[in-house]
Amino acid sequence: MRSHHRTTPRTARVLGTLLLVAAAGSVTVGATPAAAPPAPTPLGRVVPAPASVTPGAAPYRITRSTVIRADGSGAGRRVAEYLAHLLRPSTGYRLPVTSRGPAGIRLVLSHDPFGAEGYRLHSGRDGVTITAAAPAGLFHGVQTLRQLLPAAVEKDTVRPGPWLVAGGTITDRPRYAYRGAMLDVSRHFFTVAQVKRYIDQLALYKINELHLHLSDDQGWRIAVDSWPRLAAYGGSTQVGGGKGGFYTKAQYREIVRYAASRYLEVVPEIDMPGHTNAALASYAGLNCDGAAPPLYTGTEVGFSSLCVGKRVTYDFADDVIRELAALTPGRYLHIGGDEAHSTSHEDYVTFMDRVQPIVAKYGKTVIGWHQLTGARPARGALAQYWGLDDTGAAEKAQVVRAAQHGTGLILSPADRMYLDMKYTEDTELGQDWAGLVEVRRSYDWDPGAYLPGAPASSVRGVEAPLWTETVATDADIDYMAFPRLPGAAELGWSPAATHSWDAYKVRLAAQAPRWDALGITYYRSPQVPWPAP
Ligand code: TNX
Repeated sequence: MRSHHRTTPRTARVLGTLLLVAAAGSVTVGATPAAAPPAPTPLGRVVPAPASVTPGAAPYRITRSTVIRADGSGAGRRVAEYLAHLLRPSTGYRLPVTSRGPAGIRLVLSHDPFGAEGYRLHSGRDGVTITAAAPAGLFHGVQTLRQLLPAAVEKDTVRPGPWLVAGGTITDRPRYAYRGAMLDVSRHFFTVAQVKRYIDQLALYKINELHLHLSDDQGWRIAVDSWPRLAAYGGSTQVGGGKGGFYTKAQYREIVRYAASRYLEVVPEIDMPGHTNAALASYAGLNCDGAAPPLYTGTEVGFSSLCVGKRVTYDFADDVIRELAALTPGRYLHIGGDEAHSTSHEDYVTFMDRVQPIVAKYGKTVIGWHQLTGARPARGALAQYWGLDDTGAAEKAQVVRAAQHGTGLILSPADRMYLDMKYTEDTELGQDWAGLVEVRRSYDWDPGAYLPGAPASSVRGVEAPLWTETVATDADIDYMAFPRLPGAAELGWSPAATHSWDAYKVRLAAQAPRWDALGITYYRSPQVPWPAP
């Protein structure tokens, strides 16, 4: 089943490169005993694993006279400023950013074929050069550069160094264009500052899509001018009865802007026709019987539905989608569609037939949870698969059939990618309806082989959702996302040929000092050979 463990001539080339790194004492590929692997060198510990790594002899040393150069004044320059901001607090150096003259760190936009997000990083005695065809590639290259430096570079106070960037050349590009993480801000509300903190964690691992679950039974989290009670009343509580909250349009734009500055696209979700109690509670007229239910602060699912037969339902959907599309520079608008257990199948199909064209009317592409494939997915729509390894054959076949007819797939299998699943029975936070998901289980699968029969081109990527019924604080987010999130990022970014649990767990372990420096509290899985704390 795990075809990615087989060595074919094509994979042998990349493995050869990795073995070269292994010879330099950094990466081990293939099955090795769990005991005490050698600590990887910086070039061999990058997560997600780069497409190709060639160690070089001499490192580059960042000093107080290092200059960062980016040509021009546009996006490349802003990536250079971002890098300088990362490096200044811990190095204590000035690290001026210039557009001409000699420089130790150079960001270069070129016409070389690195793709929309790829880059080449070369590091040697004379300096570091990151070359890319687009600013996103420079940004991802900067994330790699970060990981080539000692973990203490992440601290926000001056440290002694030395600040050596390991010598060598990395040539890199993503396996999938869609590498997502979802944050459920409905079950528990998270402030703009908390979302930004998560964005920074995602960026470190080259995730490029932030899916925000903005509405559910327990809370409506985005201001809608034409339906003001959605946020003002529907957003006034959360799971457990806390005070909830919502984003004003200005705050939401700030999230979108910040995400864009980290090369993440925001995918807003309004979950419909189920998961709508907060909306139904806010406007009695949306209910078939004209009576508004009370706000809901429990964690049951599947009990609410918009009234498919009422005209006002589509006025509501049109207004909400129009206002949300206007806040969204990104391509996608997610309309949910999961667990509509209180909507008949016929009504579900009717609803999706009427609402998907509204998304298109406002210039966006539909994403829906994979139940959408039981209706008629619009042309170009993406379905987000959240079944399990052992989801029934009929349900998987429905998804595969849709993929064969052009529906793109985002893979979020719940017993692999759900960051809200407990690691073990003893995990205090989280749920276990999809099973227990330890670090190895979450990493060790192949998105390309997951749904046999789905055309390779239909798989647009992976996404790790973090549902928040049990998650309420930054520390809670950290604990559930780390260390599983970097594995999800690697599944989305790294070539299948680099996939190896035995090698990955060593690289993952080497991330821990960086998380410590960043103040990220993580789960110390016994499956991972962590350094002593
Ligand atoms: C299922 S996954 C849900 C969510 C819950 C989650 C908890 C999906 C599309 N629906 O409503 O929050 O399980 O794990």
